[in-house]
Amino acid sequence: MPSLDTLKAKLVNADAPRQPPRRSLGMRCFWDERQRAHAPTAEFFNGALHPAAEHRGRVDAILAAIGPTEAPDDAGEEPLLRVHTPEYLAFLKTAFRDWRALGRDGDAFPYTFPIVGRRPLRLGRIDALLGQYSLDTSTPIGEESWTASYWGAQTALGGLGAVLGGERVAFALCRPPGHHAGADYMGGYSYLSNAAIVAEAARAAGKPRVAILDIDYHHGNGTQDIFRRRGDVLFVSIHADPATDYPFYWGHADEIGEEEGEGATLNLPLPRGTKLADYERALDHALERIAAFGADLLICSYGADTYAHDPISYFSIETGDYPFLARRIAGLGLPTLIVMEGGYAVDALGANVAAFLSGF
Ligand code: OKP
Ligand code: ZN
Repeated sequence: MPSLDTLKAKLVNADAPRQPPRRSLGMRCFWDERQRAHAPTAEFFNGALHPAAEHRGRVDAILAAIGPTEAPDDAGEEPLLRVHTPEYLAFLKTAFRDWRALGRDGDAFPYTFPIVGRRPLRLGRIDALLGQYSLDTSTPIGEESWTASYWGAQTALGGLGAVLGGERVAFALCRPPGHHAGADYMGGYSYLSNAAIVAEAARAAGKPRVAILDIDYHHGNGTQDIFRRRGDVLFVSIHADPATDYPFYWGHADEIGEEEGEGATLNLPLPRGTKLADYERALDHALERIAAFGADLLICSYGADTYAHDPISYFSIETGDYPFLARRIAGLGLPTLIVMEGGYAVDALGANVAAFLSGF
């Protein structure tokens, strides 16, 4: 592993930047075109295939609303390997080729999962690997899924570089999202855990205490899993009650972290239909915990699927509420990186993201 200074220099891009920093809505915004190529056609739930909710139209909508963005540098795989296992990354890179090699059409989907008697069998069959590394049937692998996810992670690292370089806040337009991906599994449209990758990179670059605030509608099970035994990274999430909503098996209020990490996880599940007033109460609780933790840096996993008219989510937050919520978060006064997660109401997505960023 390169030394701390090398990593920081890489992220901050101390050499003369190729592009001058551009600001949109008052902050530097990062995006890489290669994220667009990921093109899942369908996802499987409730007994049927449905058109993929996580499609490239989402980023078109966001880009149109926020204006100019910067492309990230390539920080390589090392920051990914601080979070994910080498075996999982190798699987992501080759899965589609292995799928095609068996003469299969379309995207690679799992269908058998090692729920009972998990043990390291070292199977090579793509179907076994897809089940081993998947949490659900909503996260297919296509030809460009690895490349898009890789550049999504680099986009997050680009945003982190801006914040480490002195920006008070920056936005990373990551696609596909990341917060459902664990150290060695994909799920919930997520392949690489962008928030965890930047949290680890921040620590390696000399920010010892990192707080993650996840305000996507869905619980960020992957991010939580990665840090659940860690006391140096605080994970706080406000999300739909997993008794009614995906991902069901994570995000309950009694999950508070384990071992060294006990007390460094805070889950604030809210019922479907939650409106601004109750959401705001949960946010205040979350912000109090973050302030008490004494973080050097805040990573905000932002999902615009808390929006009242999101097609797969059921909170009642309106576009005009986002600047208000964002201002509360900005009130922490911490250097902040905003990482894009979900948000599927494409007609309103640009306005919702712009509204949120404008609150900073
Ligand atoms: C990803 B992110 C629809 C089932 C969808 C997957 C949801 C993934 C959400 N009823 N299952 O957190 O926005
Ligand atoms: Zn979500």
